[in-house]
Amino acid sequence: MATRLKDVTLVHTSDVHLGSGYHYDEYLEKIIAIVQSPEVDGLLIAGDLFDNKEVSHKTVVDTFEKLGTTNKPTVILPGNHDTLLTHSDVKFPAPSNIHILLDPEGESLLLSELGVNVWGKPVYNHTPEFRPMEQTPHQIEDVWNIFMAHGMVVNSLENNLRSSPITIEDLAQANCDYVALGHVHAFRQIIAGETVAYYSGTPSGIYEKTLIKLRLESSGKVSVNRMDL
Ligand SMILES: [Mn+2]
Repeated sequence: MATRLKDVTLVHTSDVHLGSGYHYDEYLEKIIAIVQSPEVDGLLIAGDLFDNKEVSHKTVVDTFEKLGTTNKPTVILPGNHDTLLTHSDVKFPAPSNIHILLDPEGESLLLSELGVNVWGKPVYNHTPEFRPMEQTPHQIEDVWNIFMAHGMVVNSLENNLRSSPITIEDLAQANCDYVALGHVHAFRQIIAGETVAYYSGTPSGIYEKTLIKLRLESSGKVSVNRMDL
């Protein structure tokens, strides 16, 4: 029943590339300031939060600590650059509001305080064979269903050379209220049937800096607002 849905506002970002060092790291503070504003309920990071496996452990711990200060549910889906989350033996301490989707088969997380169910399949092998949205779960009733995916949207898999491809059909078949995409460093809407899917663009770097404020209304309405940093 649509009437059981809650009013929720989420920030969707991706491709922060912390630790790459070039006009990137300052933007973590900007994201956190936006998430701290009273109308925002939580944060989705759709991959490539960190730039590479050589990023210092201190950077990771400091980043998690800073994200912890918001006290708002924060879901991290590892992208192809987040190998220190997916391919490291180190278990980084993270505050209780931070959730990292690490199951290679895909993982669902119910944020019951928000009435939001989040699903995502992290990138372990960034190859043309890995398909972030090949098999997506069924919707859970009475909550918002959000899928996260880090990869490249392609029209078809025929002659595809792109790694982590997400086909338009994968998106169109997804049974959810919103797909939070990452990997492409530009704000972009993807038209795929009835599915609402967007790349947030990157909040950092030297080109256009964007993120998305996603408003989910108890009426069932979903609105996507681009924010320029
Ligand atoms: Mn990427």
